[in-house]
Amino acid sequence: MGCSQAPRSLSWYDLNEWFLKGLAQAQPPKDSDNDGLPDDWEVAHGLDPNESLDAIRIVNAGESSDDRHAGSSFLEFYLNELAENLVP
Ligand SMILES: [Ca+2]
Repeated sequence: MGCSQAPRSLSWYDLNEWFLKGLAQAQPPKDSDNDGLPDDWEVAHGLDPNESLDAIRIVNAGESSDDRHAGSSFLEFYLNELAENLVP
């Protein structure tokens, strides 16, 4: 008796299905100007949720805690905060 089926290679779809199994899909946060920054985050950081150029505006000194994001774009600032919140 031999193996009746050839070994099946895994596709990217298979790996994605395995990785995401059990996770629920969430709704993205509201982003009125479609710049990648959620409205709530923009308001909390003194930005206009209807001004899409805010995402590429450079963070000035005093606009982030400890000036850690001064010199970065607001989009980088937001993404860095997201990443920081993923790490316990
Ligand atoms: Ca936005």
